[in-house]
This record gives sequence, structure tokens and C-alpha cells, in this order.
Amino acid sequence: MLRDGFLWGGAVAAHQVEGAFDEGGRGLSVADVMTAGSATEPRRITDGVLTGERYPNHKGIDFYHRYEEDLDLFAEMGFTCLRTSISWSRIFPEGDEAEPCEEGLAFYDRLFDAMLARGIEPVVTLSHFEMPLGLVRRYGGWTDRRLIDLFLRFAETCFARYAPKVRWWMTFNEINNQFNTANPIFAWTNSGVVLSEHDDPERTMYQVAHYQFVASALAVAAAHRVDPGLKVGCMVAADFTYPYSCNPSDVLMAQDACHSTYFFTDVMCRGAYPHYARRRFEREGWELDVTGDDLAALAAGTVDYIGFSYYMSNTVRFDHVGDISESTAHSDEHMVDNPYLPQSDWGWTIDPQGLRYALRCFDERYGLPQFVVENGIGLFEELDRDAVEAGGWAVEDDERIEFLAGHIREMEQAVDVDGVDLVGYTPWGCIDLVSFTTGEYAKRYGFVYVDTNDDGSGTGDRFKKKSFDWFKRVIATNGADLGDR
Ligand code: P53
Repeated sequence: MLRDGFLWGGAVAAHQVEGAFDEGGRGLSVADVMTAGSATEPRRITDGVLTGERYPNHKGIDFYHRYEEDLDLFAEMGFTCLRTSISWSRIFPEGDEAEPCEEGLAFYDRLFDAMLARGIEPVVTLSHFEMPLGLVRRYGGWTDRRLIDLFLRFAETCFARYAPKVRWWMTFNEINNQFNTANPIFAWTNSGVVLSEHDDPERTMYQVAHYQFVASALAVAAAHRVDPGLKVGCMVAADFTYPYSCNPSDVLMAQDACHSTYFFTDVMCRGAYPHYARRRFEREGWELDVTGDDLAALAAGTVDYIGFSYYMSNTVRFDHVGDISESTAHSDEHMVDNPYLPQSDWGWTIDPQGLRYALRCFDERYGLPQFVVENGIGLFEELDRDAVEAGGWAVEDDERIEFLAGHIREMEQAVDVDGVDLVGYTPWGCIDLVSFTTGEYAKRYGFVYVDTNDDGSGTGDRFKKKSFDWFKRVIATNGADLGDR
């Protein structure tokens, strides 16, 4: 049984839903210079906003203006929480102003008040893939140590303003994703860095990660100074890696691959660098900019819980070397398809048991509370207008219901059988939004369909899918009725 008061909801991020990119005094963010792509064509990062290019995040799903209506739908499903992020450039348009933008702060006051009025608790990520572009232009993003203080100013401003309304926080979304060197948008959105422009991209990655660790730890301590009851978590992408076979070379390679997640959780949960990382820095001869004060800050700012996204598992085979340049699914040349598991239309492996595996891995290693803050499947879907006219569902998304039910069942096993301390579950893209990796509307995740298409057509109106009623029942029974059997 999931605990009483288990947090059921959904997850979105400011840049993928809000739109209104130039309203309310907002400055440009790194997400505003990413073009639209597709499953086969990568998004590009342009030098500023160029005419003739299409930037889907400028419009999102217009949540900035339509959030009341969306929150009504979430409340109807019975959400007890909603995860979203604060657009940093709404609060500090260029990133380094001395004072925050009151209009931006007021928007999130209205949004959080509207959630609370409906019994929906806000769960907030400070930096979800969108730092102010000004910080990239003037500081080179997170390669500059001064970003620590600028982030802290942003974090402290948010804690002080919203503490009574927002109890659950996370610092950096999927902080480990920037180690995915196959696709430049990861380091760009996390850190404002184009890794290929650096002589030693890996060293640069570790340096920016270090500054973010310090910033995150200082933010945890700052939140607790404002109110010891605030819960601040890390947020990592928990796509763990399996060995392709019982060949010990595959097993060791998979263990190494898991370090790309553990490296981040080790530092943020334990407050110190793990041995394997320090050895690596020595071996490579990297003299990273790490001070004694930094290390003290890490130790004093360990997180209260582990927030993580789970979409898929990975599999590696030591004697396989593949071409990953065109792949949105494989981020490492040793990755192979798992012969036991199906895949989504975007090549993402479907593996419900992998969620239980992730929960157990974190529990055994840290024993901290956990929060599944993203999980879901992107599908191609079409609005069934006739069905809607007849009072039915916009889409019969049985595949999504099956996917989510399977994952919730494994999550319940992790709680009931394995004793994992699980706080809540917020499926990704509870309302259709702009995909991060491809910039498409066509990759849909929602319980709610949004009538906006990649060719610019659509009314922007919202419609319930079959999964809407299904998830409502799941929440009403606290996960007992998964309705798929
Ligand atoms: P989209 C993997 C690869 C890319 C992004 O992704 C990811 C992950 C998860 O391990 O991150 C999250 O929209 C991210 C969201 C994003 C979501 O996955 O490309 O936190 O912002 O939208 C889904 O299908």
C-alpha cells in the first residue's frame, strides 16, 4: 500500500508549457534559441533568435495564460500535487540583476495560489533546462564560478517569497544528463555550454558539474535557513544500465555506466566526492577548481530526498561500437537494444521493472526518501473530433494506460516488498507539451490532449483522453485499482 497522503500528480516544466516568452518582463533563456526538430532531425541551437527559424518553446501550450483551465482539469483528476519549474529569466531576466523582476515573481504567486486553491501542492524545480541566455553570453554559462552566487540569489529569492506556499523543491533538473555528449542540447540546456567548443569537453563537464553541486548544496542550506520544514531534493535521470550478457566484461561496463548517475547522487546525497571520481580526476591529470570551502559546502548541504525521472533502461555490450550521432535513444557507442524489451516510437526502451530496479538501487545506496517526478511514454496521437462531439474521449490511449499501470505496479512492489520510502509519483507531461529532445508537439505524453500541431495548426484547446478517467480512478483508490486487469 502506498502511504496516506501519497502525492499523486503530474509534471511539466516552464519552458515546455508556459509560452509568453517575451511577456511579463521575461528575458531570453537557453530554451528560446533551440529550433524544432523531430525523431530523425536534431534540434539546433542558434546564435540568438533568428527570423525564419521556428522556436516551439516561445509558444509552448500557452500555459502562462491558460493555467486556470488546466489546473481545473488536474483537480478533476484528483491531483494532490503538480510539479513545474520556475523560469529563471522571468525572475532575473538577464541573470545578474541586483533585484528580481516583480512581474515574474507575481506570476508564480498567482500560479501557486491557484494550485493551492484547488488542493494541489506545488513541487518546484528551480532550474529545469532554462538558464537566462544573458548568463551564457556574459559568463560562458556554468564554466564560470560566479554562476554559483547568481544561482543562489535566484534560489534564495524564490525560497523567501514562496516558502509558505511551496514545500517541495528540487535544484537542477536531470543534472546528470549533461554527461550525454552525443547530443549538444543536453549540456546547453543544463549549463549553457557547447561542449564541442571546449578543448577537453569531459574536463569541462566535470568542472561545470562541480559548480552546480556547490550551488545546489548552498541552496539546500539556504532553504533550511528560511524554513527547516522545506524539502529540497536533487533531480537525476535514473536510466540505469544493464549488462547485455553475463560476460564479466559486459557486467563491469554496465557498472561503470551506472557511475554516470551515481556520481551525481553520491555527491548530492552524501556530500562528498566518491573515490572512483577522485581517482579518475587524478588519472586524467585534471586540476579542477575545487576549494576547501566548496567541499565544506557540499558536506553541509546534502539533499532531503532523491527526485528522479524514469523513462527507460539502457543496455551495454563491451564488444559493440555503434554510431550514435543520429540517435535520440542511444547516448553511448556501447549501447545496444535489449532483446527482452519493446521500444516506443522514439526508440526508448519500455521497461516497468526497471523502475523498481532504480528505486531499489537508490534505496540500498542511500536509504533516503524518493520521489518519482517523471515517467511516461511519448506517442503519436490524433484528435478524434467525432468522438469529442459525441461526448467521448479525444484519444483512446490504451498504450499509455498500459505503460503507466505497469510502472505503478512495480512502484508498489518496491514499497510493499522492498520497503522503499516513496513520497509521490508525477507522470511527465500530464498535459501535452513541447518535447524536450525533439521540440515537437507530435510527441504527446498527456492525459489531456492539446490541439496544437507542428505545422502551426490547431485551436490550442484542451480535451480529455481515455487515460484521464483512468488516472482519476487510480488516484481515487490510492493506486489500488490500476484498471488494466
Ligand atoms: P522528451 C532522456 C532523454 C531526454 C530528456 O523527454 C530526458 C530524458 C529522461 O531520462 O529528460 C526528461 O520531451 C526531461 C523533460 C523531458 C522529458 O524527459 O524529449 O526532464 O524536460 O521533456 C521527456 O520526450
